[in-house]
Amino acid sequence: MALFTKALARKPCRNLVHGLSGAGMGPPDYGKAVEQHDAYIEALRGCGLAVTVLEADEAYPDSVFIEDTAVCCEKSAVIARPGANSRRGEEKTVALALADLYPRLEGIRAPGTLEGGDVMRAGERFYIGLSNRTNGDGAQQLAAILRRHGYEALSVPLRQVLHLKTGMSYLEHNRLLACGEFLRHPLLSSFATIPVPAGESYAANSLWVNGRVLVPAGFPGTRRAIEDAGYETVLLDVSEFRKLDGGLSCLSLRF
Ligand code: CIR
Repeated sequence: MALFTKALARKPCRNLVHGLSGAGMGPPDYGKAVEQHDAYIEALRGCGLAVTVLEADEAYPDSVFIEDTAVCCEKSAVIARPGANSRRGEEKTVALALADLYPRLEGIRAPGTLEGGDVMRAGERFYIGLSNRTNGDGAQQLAAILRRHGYEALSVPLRQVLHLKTGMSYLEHNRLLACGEFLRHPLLSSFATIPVPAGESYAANSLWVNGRVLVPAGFPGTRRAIEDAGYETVLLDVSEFRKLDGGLSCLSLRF
């Protein structure tokens, strides 16, 4: 498996309190979000990544969730086209930043929509969730780009979660951390699945980074299951991002 060397993140903006949310947990606390974001960036650096942190973008309340704006791999960076109206445009400044890091950028075009949270890579294969944010056209455009670069691509229709990676995370070594509709899913049967314990589904969005797994604080059963599988874990409090349905993977692009 290839190790990551870089990451791109974006500071939370004050308008974060107006971000999209279906969680019903109230608005996030901006000050706490800033602290939690700083700790997250330090954790990525601790895993060996050179992290570029973009300035906050007040025009887009959800812009801290930078993962949704692009799909990065060795051979290409594909600029996404967010499905949420209030997020359409976030990708422009990300494209500018990625243009410094990649020789060439590609992109999803209308009427396609695609958000990076719907894209999970497992080795040379990409799983693309068909969600309320990523439509069939967007998924097909991304699949065509990835196939052209020699990767495999497969679509996975979602029923219960916001993004594909809201419900599962690939932990390398053929291991999939999963909950809900992704347990016993026919398209995912070749993985060794680590089920997320009942009541801890938020922790299904954990993040493998160069051999360690970042796990949200407050989900001890999931942490134990990941450690029992042989991983070192790094606990991070992301309570303020959870209030906006965001998890650990959403806060960066890693490549
Ligand atoms: C949204 O609804 O778009 C944000 N409040 C949360 C985005 C989370 N991103 C992700 O799962 N990749």
